[in-house]
Amino acid sequence: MKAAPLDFPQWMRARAAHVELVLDDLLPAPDQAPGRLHEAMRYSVLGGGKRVRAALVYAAGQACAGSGNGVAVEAALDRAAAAVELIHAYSLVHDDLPCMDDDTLRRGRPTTHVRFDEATAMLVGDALQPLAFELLADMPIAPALVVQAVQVLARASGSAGMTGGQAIDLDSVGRGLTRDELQTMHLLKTGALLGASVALGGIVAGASSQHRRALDDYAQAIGLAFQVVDDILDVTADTASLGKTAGKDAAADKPTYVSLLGLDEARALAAELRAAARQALAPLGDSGACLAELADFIVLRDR
Ligand code: GRG
Repeated sequence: MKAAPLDFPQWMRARAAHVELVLDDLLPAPDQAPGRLHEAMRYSVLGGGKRVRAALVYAAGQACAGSGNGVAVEAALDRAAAAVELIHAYSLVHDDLPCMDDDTLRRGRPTTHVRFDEATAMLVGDALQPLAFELLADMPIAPALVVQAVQVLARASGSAGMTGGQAIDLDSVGRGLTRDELQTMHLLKTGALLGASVALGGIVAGASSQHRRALDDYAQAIGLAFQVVDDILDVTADTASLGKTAGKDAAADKPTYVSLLGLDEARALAAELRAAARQALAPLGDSGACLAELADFIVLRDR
């Protein structure tokens, strides 16, 4: 019997709603002390965001399931999806602080330090990070796979990944970067966590090494595509539809794909990366359908 065609928008909505429930359940309750910190953690994580990273975990898990490790894959995918969203949320909270990007709007609402205060926003990040690793440690899969998952997320979050990319970014304001330097910065700052999301799905599902290589190639392409599109949206979209301040990169004289290549060439690069991402999925056959749709979603999104 032929599988029903994929209704991707419906799949994406369902996954986003599902991970929202998982996060709601796993985050500490606001009436549990320290209440203000827990309230701020929940404010920073819940009720917004496209949940692309969570969707990548689920889609990669789905693509590789069947090579399966035979234990509670769904529950483990929930924890992995929640973990990447927690790391992502912490990075946004810290990035918005006055000492970094100094922004007041995120996901259409006041940023965490505006709604609460700076010290609380720092603590939100400090608390979300270890919670993410606690969730991975609790995954009901083989201990060796848990260790791999922890390594992957730790590396993607630290100075060899997102934090390193952020450091390069802060250092680059007001001075030019070559295209290679810009690419390195984005592969670390944005690409590393997107890549970890894809890799975690594969690890949890017990993917073969051939499938893991395909996932890596796919992740490399979407990681860069995500940032190219982010740079395009910064100049083409408005603040209301982005839910964050538009035009900030140009205002801060930040090097971007648009400032380096121009709008048309940046769009052509995004299209090229979308095709490369889809191409990378060939070894996964039909089971890579959601990942393929996610590559389109990342490149064709308007916020
Ligand atoms: C503070 C260590 C540290 C790192 C910050 C992620 C990051 C590094 C900074 C965010 C700045 C930024 C706007 C980067 C561009 C790409 C990006 C991560 C956009 C936000 O991700 P989305 O669009 O956000 O997936 P939602 O709100 O949909 O979850």
